Amino acid sequence: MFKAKNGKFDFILADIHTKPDDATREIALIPKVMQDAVSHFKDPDILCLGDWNADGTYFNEESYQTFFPNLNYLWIIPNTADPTIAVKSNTYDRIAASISMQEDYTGDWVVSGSTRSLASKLQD
Ligand SMILES: [Ca+2]
Ligand SMILES: [Ca+2]
Repeated sequence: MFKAKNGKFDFILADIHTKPDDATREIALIPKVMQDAVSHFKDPDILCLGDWNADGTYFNEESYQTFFPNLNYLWIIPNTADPTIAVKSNTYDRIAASISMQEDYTGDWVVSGSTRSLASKLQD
């Protein structure tokens, strides 16, 4: 559970690393994990992040809305992001949050060390 020192902002923070060969099956279950944590901690705000292997041969990133529909979730790292240092641009690392966090989300994201992402942020 994360709580800001000042103010009332608090949320559940979860970190998940999927097994590459099981990534699609495990990603499909992440919303259930998030819902279970919301019930357990009695807070609607949850942010889940990690290396989900959510691209390339492990996961069809176009299918994310099947598991994380826009009405219920913020898909913060878009499919076009390149969070790896590899030559290929696969969006393995992700952040998803419950839609209840929308009022606290500026809409900005950046991959640290990624000049392309930083450049796009600075152009906005
Ligand atoms: Ca909260
Ligand atoms: Ca991608």
